[in-house]
Amino acid sequence: MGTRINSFEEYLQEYKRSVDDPESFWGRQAESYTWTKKWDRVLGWDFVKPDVKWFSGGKLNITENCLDRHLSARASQQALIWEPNNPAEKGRSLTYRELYEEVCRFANVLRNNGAKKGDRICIYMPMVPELAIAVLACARIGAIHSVVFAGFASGSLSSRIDDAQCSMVITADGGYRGAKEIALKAIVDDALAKCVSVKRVIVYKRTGSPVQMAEGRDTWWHDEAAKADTRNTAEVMDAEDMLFILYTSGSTGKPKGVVHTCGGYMVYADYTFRNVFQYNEGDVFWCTADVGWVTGHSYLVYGPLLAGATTLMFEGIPTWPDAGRFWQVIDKYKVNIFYTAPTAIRSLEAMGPDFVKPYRLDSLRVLGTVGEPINEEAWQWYHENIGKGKCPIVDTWWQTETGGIMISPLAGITPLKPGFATLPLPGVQPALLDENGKELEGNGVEGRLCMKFPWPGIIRTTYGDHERCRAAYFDTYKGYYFTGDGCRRDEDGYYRITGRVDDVIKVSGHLLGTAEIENALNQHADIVESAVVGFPHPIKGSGIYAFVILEHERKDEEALKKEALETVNKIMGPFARPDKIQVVRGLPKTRSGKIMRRILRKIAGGDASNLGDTSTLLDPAVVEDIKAEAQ
Ligand code: 7RM
Repeated sequence: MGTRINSFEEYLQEYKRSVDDPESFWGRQAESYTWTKKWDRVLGWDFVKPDVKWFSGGKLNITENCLDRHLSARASQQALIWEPNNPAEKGRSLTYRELYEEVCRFANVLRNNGAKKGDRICIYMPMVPELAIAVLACARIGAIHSVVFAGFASGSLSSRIDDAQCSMVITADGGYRGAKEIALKAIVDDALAKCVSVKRVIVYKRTGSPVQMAEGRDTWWHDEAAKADTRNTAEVMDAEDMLFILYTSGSTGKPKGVVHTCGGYMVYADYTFRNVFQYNEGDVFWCTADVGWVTGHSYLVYGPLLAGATTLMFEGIPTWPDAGRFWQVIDKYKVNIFYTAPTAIRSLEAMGPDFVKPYRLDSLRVLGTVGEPINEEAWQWYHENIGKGKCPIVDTWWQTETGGIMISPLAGITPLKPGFATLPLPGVQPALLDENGKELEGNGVEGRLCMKFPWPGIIRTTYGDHERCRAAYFDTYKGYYFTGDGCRRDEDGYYRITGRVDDVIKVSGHLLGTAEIENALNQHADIVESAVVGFPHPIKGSGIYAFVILEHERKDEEALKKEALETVNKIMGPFARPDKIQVVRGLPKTRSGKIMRRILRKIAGGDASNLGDTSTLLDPAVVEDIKAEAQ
């Protein structure tokens, strides 16, 4: 296994080395893996096209590094522990040998069902071990997985399946989330009515609720698994072959299929996992993210398994049967490292101390957060009540597009400042740019966060549309990767992420494009136009505020709002439902017809006293009307 940084001095040294000579730095990190053939060249890059290649000429299979490589030393160590939604149900666990065998078996199932290298396979599953098995089995045969979070509704699912032209969907009959049961297979059936590329659907039985099986298309996981054995030869992949696609929201309505490749992603997920969390042999690591998001890909599945760790997967939600569920699971499995989102921390803090008190939490050594800025109050609560004042908190900043953590403390090594993601990891070269694209030198500056040099986990393309990748990330500031975030570098050189500077918002840690929500709202027969903005929300980070224009007046405005919520729910899923809907007669537009979102954001945030320069407004009276009825 790879080594790890052990002191702050060592971090500073490693950082300097990684900048002075990135190729030998990352070449050294890559040495510790099983390569079928070693790479010819560590790095080739061009941020204009963009074109980035890591370890080109290298051949490998990431699952041999997650599984086969560990069999000699840790075959009987637990690889994956699974805790079900309902605490009354028995959990499961798989050792490295068992996980290896199940992945091989399911890889054979995929091949038996016609899947091959390069095919795109959509995975739409609840949080059960078979989700991780499906992901790894795809990687084993060289099929490109596209995991879609099982909270997405059929509209979002079908557009993702269609965009990637998936030939197969792996799903389950249903899933549990707290007291709710979700009929996943029915959602897939609905989505597939519009997707002609899908030839096969493999269905894992989780709930046992009745489902419809389409003759010639659908087949049961257990029937297929019974026919497959556990010997499987991994497909040999080029380092730059695609490993997965993961859709993420952008400023336009259409989600982007972020593409990661085999070699660089592997090295980066593992390196960041070991160093940020300061993983020790034998630790139990729990990342609460769903595998449907990038955090679940990199720090529930790939990172921990590459490092030979024990990873915990939890099917349920933090507040069911009660708000002590996370803390109970930590005690039950003696979790050492716990990684969650600020929104979860805030919602559990709000439930009061009685839900924490019954638990010891003394196995914890490191705490982590991800997904949005963590406010100081939540940080302190987490530190005192969960970490008992003795666990460092790693506030990890990164993105779907970065593949792994970019700016973060190393646990117990980097001196902390609440609210700061602190310092870039070795290999990460941030730059803050002003609005004219000028790089801000020195400390005590604030600007747009960019990267001026590639790291192995960087996005390679957006699936099927390279131009979109270029335009979204490499065009705003020539020669830089642009993150979409604002950021401050303080007097000590510490980084504090201030939030998105574009039209995407973070709602309960989920990245949502406001245009995507607008498109969904506009599907309602009575809504002609809408504008969606975020507003500060004490628990969710960002709430969703929708301004809608109706075709004709509706006397029953409350009923209209309910229908609008249901429309979003049906197309996107429950997490995208607006918190507030305001019916308006017009939107604040410039003479050229552009909506002035800045004004709507101010009104939604309850701060309409000073709207700034409104001289370009076509009809200022519209703004007065909106202000008068703002919620
Ligand atoms: C991992 C993930 C990416 C966006 C990113 C930021 C925000 C993530 C932090 C954060 C402040 C953090 N991927 N973000 N981590 N903001 N502090 N520690 O969340 O693609 O879904 O979102 O999330 O705005 O650009 S993501």
